[in-house]
Amino acid sequence: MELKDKRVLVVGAGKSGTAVARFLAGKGSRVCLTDARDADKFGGQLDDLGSRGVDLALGGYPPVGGCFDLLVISPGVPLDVPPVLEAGEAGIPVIGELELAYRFARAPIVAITGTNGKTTTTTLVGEMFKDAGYRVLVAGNIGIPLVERVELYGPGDVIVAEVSSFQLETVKHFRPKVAVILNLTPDHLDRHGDMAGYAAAKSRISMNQRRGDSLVLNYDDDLTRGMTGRGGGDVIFFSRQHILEKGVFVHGGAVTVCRNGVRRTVLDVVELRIPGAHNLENALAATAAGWAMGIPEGSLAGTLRRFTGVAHRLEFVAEIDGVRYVNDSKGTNPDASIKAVEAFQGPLVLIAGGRNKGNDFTEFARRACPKTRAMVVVGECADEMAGSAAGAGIKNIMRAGSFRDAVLLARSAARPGDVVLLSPACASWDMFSNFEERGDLFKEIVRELANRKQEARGQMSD
Ligand code: UMA
Repeated sequence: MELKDKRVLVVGAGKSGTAVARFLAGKGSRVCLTDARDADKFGGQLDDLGSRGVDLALGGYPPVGGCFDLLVISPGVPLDVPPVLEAGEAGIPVIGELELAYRFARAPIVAITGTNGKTTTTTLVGEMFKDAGYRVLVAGNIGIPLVERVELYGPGDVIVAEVSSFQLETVKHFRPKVAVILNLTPDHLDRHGDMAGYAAAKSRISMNQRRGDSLVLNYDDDLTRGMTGRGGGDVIFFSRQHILEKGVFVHGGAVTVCRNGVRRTVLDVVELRIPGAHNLENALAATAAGWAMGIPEGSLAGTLRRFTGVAHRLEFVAEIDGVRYVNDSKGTNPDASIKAVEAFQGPLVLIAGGRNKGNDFTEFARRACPKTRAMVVVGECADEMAGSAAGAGIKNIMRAGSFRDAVLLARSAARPGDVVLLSPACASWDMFSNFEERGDLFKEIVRELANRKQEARGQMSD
């Protein structure tokens, strides 16, 4: 793709757009970066772009016809904004950051999409390739624009990309070596119109695939099971619920791969450290992706045994006295915390509370109640959380004066076999700057407790 002296309009000055503007300026393009937001909303974030020769058009978009040769739009920018419509009329090509990055990719790409589980699966697949000895770039919707680092990786390396429906809407030639569609449930319908529009965007992940490429699909999901038709890649199904003739599935309690009628066991499901049915599906999908690229089963098993998940999302921290401690600080609203609770069979000792962002906790408490041995409430909305918990029938509700207190109270209430789950259903801003800080403190306290326990054991054996 020749970019030198091309006049390019980059739409959206967030993470994606600023990375694109820097990349294009480095290639000698004449770049204009535009955003609907006013200049004063950016602080100093765009300061370095001026020195790279990038023009800024903030607080509205410039005219397009006759002024530009190419538009590169950010994922969050819908296709009906004025510059995109004008480009369409003037016959100016419009692509997104993913397509631009793809044009400069030399390493094979494993691209992962789906409504839920993208980040966990992408991270896990990245770990699988690292453990198998590859240099790996893990990027995309996960938070690092692909274009920022794509050129640093060569044909012997691997790029593992989390890709969203927004990014896929603007791909043209994007052709991953392995494409994964994890699942499809209603999401982003305001942008895609309806489920058909959303599924159509997702299915673009495989539309340019050819023989020798692989398309990994969830057999248990009615929608993804039928998404085999768009490209020429070899379809590999994964299933948690069915035994398959070919693909990756659970057989006799073990993750199993099967090709040409030959079944091979990868590892027992109980050895996985990421909890819940949805995480088993993520593990099956990741196995299928690694397997499609030829990673040996033994190596895949090693990664799966070690992988404890993405930080702050159902992240296993430690086991002390038969009690597992799990950090789900990312559960900043009741819906997210309901998913966390559903990942476990129970009994649970829940730590919840923080700053309520205007939500009702009734449903969260109702769903948690049958598996909850005790709930520790903490933070600004502790009383409200306690009220919902009591209303739902949770018996043992404890109020903590501080976050450390909350962890200690949870420990005192837990019995061997229980899970102490931090999933607050609330924002952290009453006590912390962000959910990461809250999760980090939880992990620090739990690890302290685990270390103390180990020291005590050491002294007894001395
Ligand atoms: N903007 C306009 N006009 C519009 C809409 C937005 O000018 O009509 C401007 C906004 O004022 C803002 C900028 O565009 O300044 C934001 O662009 P963006 O929304 O594309 O966000 P980025 O910061 O570039 O981040 C994007 C992804 N965001 C979205 O898809 C909404 C990030 O995914 C991704 O990590 C990042 O690129 C790097 O690749 C986030 C996300 O929420 C995590 N993704 C959605 C999801 O996972 O469900 C799809």
